[in-house]
Amino acid sequence: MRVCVVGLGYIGFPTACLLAKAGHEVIGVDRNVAILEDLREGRLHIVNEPDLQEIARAVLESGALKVAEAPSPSDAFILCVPTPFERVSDPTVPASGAEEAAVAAESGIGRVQGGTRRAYPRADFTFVVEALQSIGPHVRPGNLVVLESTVPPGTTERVVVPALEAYGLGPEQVYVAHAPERVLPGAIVREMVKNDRIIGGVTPEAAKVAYDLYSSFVEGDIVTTDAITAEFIKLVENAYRDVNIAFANELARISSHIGVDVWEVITLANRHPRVRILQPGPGVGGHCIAVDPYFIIQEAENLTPLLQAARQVNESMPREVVRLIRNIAPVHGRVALLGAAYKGNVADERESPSLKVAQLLEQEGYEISIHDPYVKRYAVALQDVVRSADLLVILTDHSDYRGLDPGSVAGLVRRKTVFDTRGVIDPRSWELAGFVVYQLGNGRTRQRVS
Ligand code: SAJ
Repeated sequence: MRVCVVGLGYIGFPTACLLAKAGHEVIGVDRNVAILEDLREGRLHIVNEPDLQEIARAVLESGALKVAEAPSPSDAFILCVPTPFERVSDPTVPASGAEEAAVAAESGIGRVQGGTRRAYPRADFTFVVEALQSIGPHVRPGNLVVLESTVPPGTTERVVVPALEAYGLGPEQVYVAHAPERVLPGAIVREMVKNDRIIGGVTPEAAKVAYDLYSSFVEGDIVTTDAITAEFIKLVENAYRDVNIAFANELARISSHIGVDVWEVITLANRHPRVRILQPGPGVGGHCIAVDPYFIIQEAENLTPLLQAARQVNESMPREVVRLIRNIAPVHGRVALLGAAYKGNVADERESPSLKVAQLLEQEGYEISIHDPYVKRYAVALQDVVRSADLLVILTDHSDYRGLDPGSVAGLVRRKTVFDTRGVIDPRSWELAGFVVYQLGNGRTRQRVS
């Protein structure tokens, strides 16, 4: 098939590569000309993704994947553009009605306070609509149009179908489906091939046509359903993780309070065959888990007290970490932050809690320095970043920090104090190197912080 992939980001580019590798003639479209120029010269804009470089080089060199600024006629169009959320400048707006106030009050999460309620972020469809307008003139009856972008439930029917109808293409003429991407950054290629895939068709025929295309490169099972169910499943998966992490963060607070070690508690609780608690940390970052629950909340605000509470717990973590830092190190001290990426072993800083912590500390008057081996502008020598620091704070669970030898930094810092928010260091070995050790949620270290 001739396939046009619109949006060559973290999802679109690997998808285009895998389709080309599977034998399709692929046009990868992006309006960022710099990315296209780089790709034409064989330079990848996505790094630290195993196997991607090799596959990309092969399909770009063979011409199976061509890149362009605009779509052209194809058998299938796959839209992989971002759906950011609209940021809310004023987080409280007047409560809209008595009923809403009553339901919110009953849910007990304090959403309604003094006649106002929190305004939650909402999905911004600008890029989806622009992508649809760019393909519209090229879509012909019998073509397949797939939306991969993560969207609130109902969007394929509410946004994609009418946009194509504007070009005279009803759902009986074009096959429209939603095939949410669900791959883990850092393991994108492997997961794109091996994971099971959900495909939701606007019609059963559309699901079948999309199934055939995706089965050319997906080795996992492909399960078909309707579009709104597929949209909801994707959000449910990330909301599940958000709630689970919020639970872990709450356990961290309780553990400090009652004098136990949350990391030990979770490890041992997870030995139960039906318990799988995730890890606490300085907050939830990335462009998925920190965003997707809001796409459910926006459709069902009065029905989602648990999802809203989870978001509040996780969003409060950077501030909580700063509060704990204040209890450890004097304001105006020098704090070395280890990790800027939103999670371990990736270069991605989107919605990173580390950056929020950094911003808050600066506002409070701390002098900060940042190290991150994956993020270009912070990939400087660790020794330089920790020199003369009053406190080291580990914010990202990069393998480099897990294996960090305390002896290698002990002679450089001004005060041998470390605060580990990711549970990656062994407190005893750092104490043996002369450090005063604090860990998020660990009420057992000699030094407790709460
Ligand atoms: N985090 C914790 N504790 C944990 C696990 C994660 O604090 O135990 C934090 C991470 O440090 C990070 C954030 O949560 O800041 C999110 O990281 P993640 O690894 O949980 O997820 P993402 O955002 O990198 O990718 C998720 C994945 N979803 C699921 O695992 C259900 C991925 O499969 C999706 O494709 C991706 O979202 C997406 O694009 O939606």
